[in-house]
Amino acid sequence: MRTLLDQPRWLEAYHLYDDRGSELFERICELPEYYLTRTEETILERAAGQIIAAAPVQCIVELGAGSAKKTTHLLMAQIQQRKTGIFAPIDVSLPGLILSRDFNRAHLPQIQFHGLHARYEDGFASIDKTLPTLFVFLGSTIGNFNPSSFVRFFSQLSEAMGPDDYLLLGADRVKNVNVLERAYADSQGLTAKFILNVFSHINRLLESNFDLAKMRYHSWYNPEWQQIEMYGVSTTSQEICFPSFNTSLRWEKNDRILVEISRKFDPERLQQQLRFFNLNPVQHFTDSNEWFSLLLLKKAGR
Ligand code: AVJ
Repeated sequence: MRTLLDQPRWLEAYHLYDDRGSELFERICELPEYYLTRTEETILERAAGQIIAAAPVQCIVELGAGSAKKTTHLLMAQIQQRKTGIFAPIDVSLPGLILSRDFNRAHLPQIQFHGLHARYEDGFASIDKTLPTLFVFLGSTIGNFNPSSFVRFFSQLSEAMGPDDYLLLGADRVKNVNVLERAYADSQGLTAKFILNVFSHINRLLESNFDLAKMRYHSWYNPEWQQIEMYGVSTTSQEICFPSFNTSLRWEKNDRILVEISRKFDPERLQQQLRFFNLNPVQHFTDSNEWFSLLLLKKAGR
């Protein structure tokens, strides 16, 4: 469990997605500075037919789906090419799953919907290995993994995949630092609200007393680690109490808590790395700026 006693202090990214956080994230996706969602959707819109043609599946499992708007392109291609299919989104946020279910009912009746309200790591356990499946992991959510959680995630995912299964992976790419930094320090301050909101969520979970008025948001691109780092920084020396654990910690002025990382990737290198998890490259799609990559991979057959 996260104790906040490491140096630097850090939190797990999934705590960002309480109802308020999920809503803020949806709004971030519409920001002019936040190119990721738009760019990925443009690629997906163009490539959906090719992806579905290359991956002869009956089921699409989406990890961390949110409201799964982008996936509609894949589901429509699936209906066009195979008439039917199953869509199984997995997400920790219920409102997004409900939106996605209602959208499916109304617009994609040929698709059977099986939503799963869970962390995707837990969702793997309930996946039917007998159906040929396309796993979909979009939005560069892999950027949240540190090197050890990256390895754990891909080991578990690859283990959960059958020999006829595919993975579609969205990855944000290394690029100009200013473009990167602007995407995580928007002029409306929505990203700051999103990151600091994690402390309200933690307060509800742990009955702690983080005060959002006594902290500020800071982010920067760490070129050595090729990642955006997003912090809550204390603006004063304060005592944070955790009554349910009968303990407290001193959060000193200017001391930082790492709330989220967003790693940036070199697609060729990522493809090479994924071979170690028995995931072999099939196709690579990108945009005209080469800002974002969609990788289609296949589980190595036995
Ligand atoms: C959902 C993890 C892909 O890293 O770009 C956006 C989250 N955090 N702005 C990202 C996020 C701040 C986002 N991911």
